[in-house]
Amino acid sequence: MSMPSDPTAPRRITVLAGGIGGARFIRGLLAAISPATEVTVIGNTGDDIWLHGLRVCPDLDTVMYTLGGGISEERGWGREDETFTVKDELAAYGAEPTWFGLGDRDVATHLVRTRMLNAGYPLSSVTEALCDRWKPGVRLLPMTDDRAETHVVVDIPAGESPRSAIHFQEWWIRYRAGLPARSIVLVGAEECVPAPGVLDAIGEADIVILPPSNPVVSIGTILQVPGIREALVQTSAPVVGVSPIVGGRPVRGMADACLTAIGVETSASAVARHYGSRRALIPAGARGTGLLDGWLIDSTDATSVGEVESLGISCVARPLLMTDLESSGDIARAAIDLALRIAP
Ligand code: FO1
Repeated sequence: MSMPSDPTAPRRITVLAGGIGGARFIRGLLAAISPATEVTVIGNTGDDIWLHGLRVCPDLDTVMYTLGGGISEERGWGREDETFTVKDELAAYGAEPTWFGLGDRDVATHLVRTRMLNAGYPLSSVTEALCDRWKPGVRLLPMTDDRAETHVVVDIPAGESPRSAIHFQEWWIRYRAGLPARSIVLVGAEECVPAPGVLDAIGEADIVILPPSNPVVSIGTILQVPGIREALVQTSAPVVGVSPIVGGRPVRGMADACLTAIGVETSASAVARHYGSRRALIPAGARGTGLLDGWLIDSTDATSVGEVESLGISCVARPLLMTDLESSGDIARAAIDLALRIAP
């Protein structure tokens, strides 16, 4: 399926990715492009959590396992052929938290990562070392080497402290994002810096893609790392996004709960408006702070093309359900084609 050697082929594509949706999109992208094209993935690390003394990086691992062939297709996260004996033994000791699905094979990844972090290696070096095994076929960079974790301010059910901030994983897994989020905060955002290579990967890309990851807790988190949003606004590469919302609903996951938390309507056009247009000129004639040049929406939302275009964002409606490798590849190709049409 990969494209024949095509002189107009983009040489460097950079993708900002969260977990399952982003990883599956990138798997389709790799199948649809020439192997000569270099793909860099900037992965969300706001979901990362310390558990039982281990550092777990859900979105980095989901990308690494999905592209490396170790992912559980059924769950979309964690390893295939997984067992949960360690998790059960921890529960038998009453060792909290017991709500996190810690797989036995997955524990090996966290042990290697934790040992390297404790030895002083930055997360970017640890990720590179883990990818030596999995060979994902992309350069996988954490958004930052610093600790920055997504916490959600919720009203805890009666009987506990009235309102508190819980780790994103607890909100997502234990409460299935069912507790209304009063706010979603990246703790440590102000102090963190982009990991080595992140800003160059954006500035030197031929195309930048925002895949159908969660626009709030995945893409939105990456954008909170100082310097990354600015790099996207400034890059000479066209920036094309793929709507994670189809027909008013998230394709998977609970992006609607996250969008509601930040006051954004759950629709393809509202997410485009939220990301903003790079070409929207503010009165002073300077560039706005918008991110998008192009936006793919699903055919069922085709009536929104005009509204998105009116924002100064080129918009194409086409099927966006990633049902298999071929459909994911078709969507990725459509994003590239739109970017190449937009590129100056
Ligand atoms: N998601 C769940 O819904 N339940 C789990 O028990 C769970 C465990 C888990 C373990 C490792 C890992 O890398 C991911 C895991 N996820 C689980 C998914 C994870 O919470 C989300 O994928 C991201 O954090 C959001 O994209």
